[in-house]
Amino acid sequence: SDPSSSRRGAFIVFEGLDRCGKSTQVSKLVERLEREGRKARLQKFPDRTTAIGKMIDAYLQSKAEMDDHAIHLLFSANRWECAAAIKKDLESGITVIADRYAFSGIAFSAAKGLPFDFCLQPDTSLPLPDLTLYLTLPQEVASQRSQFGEERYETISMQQATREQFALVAQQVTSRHGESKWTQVDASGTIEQVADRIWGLVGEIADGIEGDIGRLWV
Ligand code: FDM
Ligand code: MG
Repeated sequence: SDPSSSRRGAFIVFEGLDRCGKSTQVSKLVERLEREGRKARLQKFPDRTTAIGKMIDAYLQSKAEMDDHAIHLLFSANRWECAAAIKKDLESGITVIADRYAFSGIAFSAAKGLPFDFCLQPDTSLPLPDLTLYLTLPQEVASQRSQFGEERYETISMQQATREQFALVAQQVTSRHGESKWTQVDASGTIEQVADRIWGLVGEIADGIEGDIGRLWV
């Protein structure tokens, strides 16, 4: 008998500042899981393909202006509209890998000056990631990567402020949900070096999880 058949898929989230290599590593992990015969799905946040996602995209490209609270709630609504599909996939044994999640939502909005508790609330009760990998890279390296500066939040001062908020988010995750739920990853080195580092950290949760899907901040 296959012990993994009774398990649900793991929910793994990648977080980090802009141009730290998240999207590359998310794709590499999905590929590697599939190569090993596991079912995996990539979920990008913001998901710019939905109606809400298109409003977010216009805002990020500075084609539209929006009140800070309003855009914060749209980012959260964009997660809620995807939540049922995430749960369904996890329950059917698919590993879901998210490229950003609620933690970006809090860190970026709080960095703009919105109250931290306000930023936290709208995502309450979303599916809880089983593991969040927080990729870190020195700002000098990220800023030199191509395309840095194209979108709204890609300034050195905004990235620095967001880095500080991510540290507070990490504290919230570990104090409310446990140390095992948040892991910082050094994202410097070659793509393959970082991918191997991540593979080692993902470890056995890629074989599936026993137990229910948790609820964020609950
Ligand atoms: N971002 C992302 C937020 O401000 N709030 C959120 O909830 C999410 C998911 O959007 F600067 C920011 C982070 C980043 C920008 O993200 C677009 P991508 O990963 O570059 O698409
Ligand atoms: Mg970006």
